[in-house]
Amino acid sequence: MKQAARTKNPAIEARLAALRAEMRRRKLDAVLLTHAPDICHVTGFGGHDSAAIVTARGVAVVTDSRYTEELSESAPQAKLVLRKLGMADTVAVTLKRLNLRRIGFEADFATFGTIDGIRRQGRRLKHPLRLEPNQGLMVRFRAVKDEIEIQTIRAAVDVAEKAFLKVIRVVRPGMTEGEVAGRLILEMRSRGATDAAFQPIIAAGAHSSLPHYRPDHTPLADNQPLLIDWGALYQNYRSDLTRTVFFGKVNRTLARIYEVVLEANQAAIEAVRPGANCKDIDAVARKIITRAGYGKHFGHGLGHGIGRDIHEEPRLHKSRVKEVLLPGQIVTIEPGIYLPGIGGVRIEDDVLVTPGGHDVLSSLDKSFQWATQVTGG
Ligand SMILES: [Mn+2]
Repeated sequence: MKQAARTKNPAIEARLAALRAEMRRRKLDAVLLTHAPDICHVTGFGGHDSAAIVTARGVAVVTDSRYTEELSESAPQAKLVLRKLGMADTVAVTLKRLNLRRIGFEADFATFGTIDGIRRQGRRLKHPLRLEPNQGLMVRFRAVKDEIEIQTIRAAVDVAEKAFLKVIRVVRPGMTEGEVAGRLILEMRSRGATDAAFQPIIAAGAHSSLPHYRPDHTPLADNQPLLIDWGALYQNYRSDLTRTVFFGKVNRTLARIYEVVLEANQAAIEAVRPGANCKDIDAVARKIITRAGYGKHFGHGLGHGIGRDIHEEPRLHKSRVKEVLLPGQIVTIEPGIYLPGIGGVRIEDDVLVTPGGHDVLSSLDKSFQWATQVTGG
């Protein structure tokens, strides 16, 4: 593949080298990437509706006129393939032109429509193609963060925490869930975030028992919990945090489950280190919650990797029996107890696996006393 004058970015070169080693191992001529975070990871280009074809020697990015200027600035080393036809047609024509036959794609992200379209166009062009679904190719590379990525995620955590502290002081009964969400997004963006990492979960009162609740116009009320799960998207990387706070008096059950969840959060964080089994870390938290009598009210896994996507590898889950943590991975630790009709508590921190153990990237307080005093109401 013809290369433009290269401006080498060492981080991107290292990622490409790792991907190419894997391509050789799998005997692939090329890897087709269609998931925007994957493309950005190996090119620096952050546009959407695009595809990247990584070969042994170069990278071609298939995109349209909306993104050509951005591509030349953010990924000067990539070759532009201007898409005038449909994506599948342009990719097939490019594969034929470069005489690439055995192509791997990321099965969890490429759509059936795109892959099927490339196959059919390949037949029409009389270019025999073998499109092979790969699982955990980019996903596995992206799980271990390099130094630049770690610094960026630290910044994404910092922006989210500063925004939270600004907002929580003025949050009081009468304000709606939606207004809290909007204020958090405003404060994160004012501090350099491109957006929220995901739509913040602001769950007032009994809504807090719904782990992935979507905020509406419900006003916050006195003597109730408020669960806030939020994060910042900062320079293409995401943070993910949860705190549960209280207005006025705290009912005895909620106070009790707060202490249990906090204990589970702290014990699981202590268990994070290289070589630790993902299932075992989940079990550390689950045992504490189960022993307190709330095992069936902790339905989700303990945590997940974060990075360019909000949910990445590895997963801290009972199904991950053979998987162990590696230095450079960043995971959430987010135990919760959810009591329908009463409310829920979740406490979530972001934790870096270091060669010697772990480093908790989040630094917000989480003591029960803090949780009952931090709001403005
Ligand atoms: Mn999370």
